[in-house]
Amino acid sequence: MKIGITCYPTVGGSGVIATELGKLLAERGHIVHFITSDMPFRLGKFYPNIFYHEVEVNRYNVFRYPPYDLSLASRMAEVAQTEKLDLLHVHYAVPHAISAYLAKQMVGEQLKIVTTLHGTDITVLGHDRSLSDIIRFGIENSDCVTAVSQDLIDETKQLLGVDKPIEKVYNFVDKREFYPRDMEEVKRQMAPHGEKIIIHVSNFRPVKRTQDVIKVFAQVRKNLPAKLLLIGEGPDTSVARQMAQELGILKDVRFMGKQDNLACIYSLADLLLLTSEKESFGLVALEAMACGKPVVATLTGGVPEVVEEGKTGFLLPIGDVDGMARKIVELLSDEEQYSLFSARSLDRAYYEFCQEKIARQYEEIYQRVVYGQAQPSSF
Ligand code: GMT
Repeated sequence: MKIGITCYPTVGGSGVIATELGKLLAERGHIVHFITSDMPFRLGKFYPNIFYHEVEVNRYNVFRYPPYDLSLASRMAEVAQTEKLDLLHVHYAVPHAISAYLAKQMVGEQLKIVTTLHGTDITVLGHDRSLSDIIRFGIENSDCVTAVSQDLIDETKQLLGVDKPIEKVYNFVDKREFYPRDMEEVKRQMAPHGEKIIIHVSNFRPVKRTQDVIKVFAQVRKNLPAKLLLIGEGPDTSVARQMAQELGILKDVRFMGKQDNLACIYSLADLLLLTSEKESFGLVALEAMACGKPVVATLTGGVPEVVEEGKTGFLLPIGDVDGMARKIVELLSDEEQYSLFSARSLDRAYYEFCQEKIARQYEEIYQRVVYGQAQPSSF
């Protein structure tokens, strides 16, 4: 099939999933055209059947706000026509689903639209009255809509009053990349006295409640020698640093900034801490699990669909700093329980969320929207 993919290419889990999916589809024989404002950041190696079409925005000085949505729609229509695309798969509802709708109007009904909802496009933007109607319009005018968790489906239906069926297609992890690596040597350098290493990976936006990460770690450290690795960067990075300083724990906190080689970093840690206010899925939890690391997280959004309470991690109410710290200490102090959690995390990531399973799910959806039904043979 010839598939156009649009996403936010440089930030966040939605861009990661869209890019990784494009790579998988290319490996499975499809022709993939990324239509994005920048080169997708996880594209990595060269694929002969992946093409990149940059969206250029006209910055004419009459425009107070350059019309990205229109430039995107126009580029989508152009690529769809010249490359004879079967469908556009857009990640994140705004503006991508709306631009895809415009492109379809320009090209004709044969161009199908699959929209994947990732979270904040609904849970944050869906609350904005200036956007909610057009988000609903984008959803209703897609040929198929998917969301990354049941929780996000329920919230979309409730918040926007959407009747259209929304299919659940979870995030996935590529087990050829995310698997436990031998990082003992580096671990010894970072934690020379055998301290436990807790890791937090995020974009440090307020929704991640990064201050809670620091508070939880401060509690843990009272009971257990430990180090905290913070991966990523964002508006709350400096707030977190200041809090670590105030709590007198800065020497045990490493601010690593944005990092590429996440599988190695997860592998040298003992546990992932995720304190988000909202998380439609929690891709970082899945990536950590695929490296054999249990997760202590907040009970929010789609996280319980990923992390099984009491089996692969623990889920606590949002803001329950003491509870999260208690569970971390409990898990990291009990070797037998820790090994069990680690093994179960690995199994769950591989069997429930592996790349082949999710790629097949998307392929079935593409077949249905393009041919009207799933085809028995591969394309
Ligand atoms: O988590 C973020 O802030 C980035 C955000 C995005 O839009 O890229 O991630 C969302 O999509 C990911 C991929 O589907 C999910 O795993 C994240 O849970 C989701 N983030 C939120 O819901 C806050």
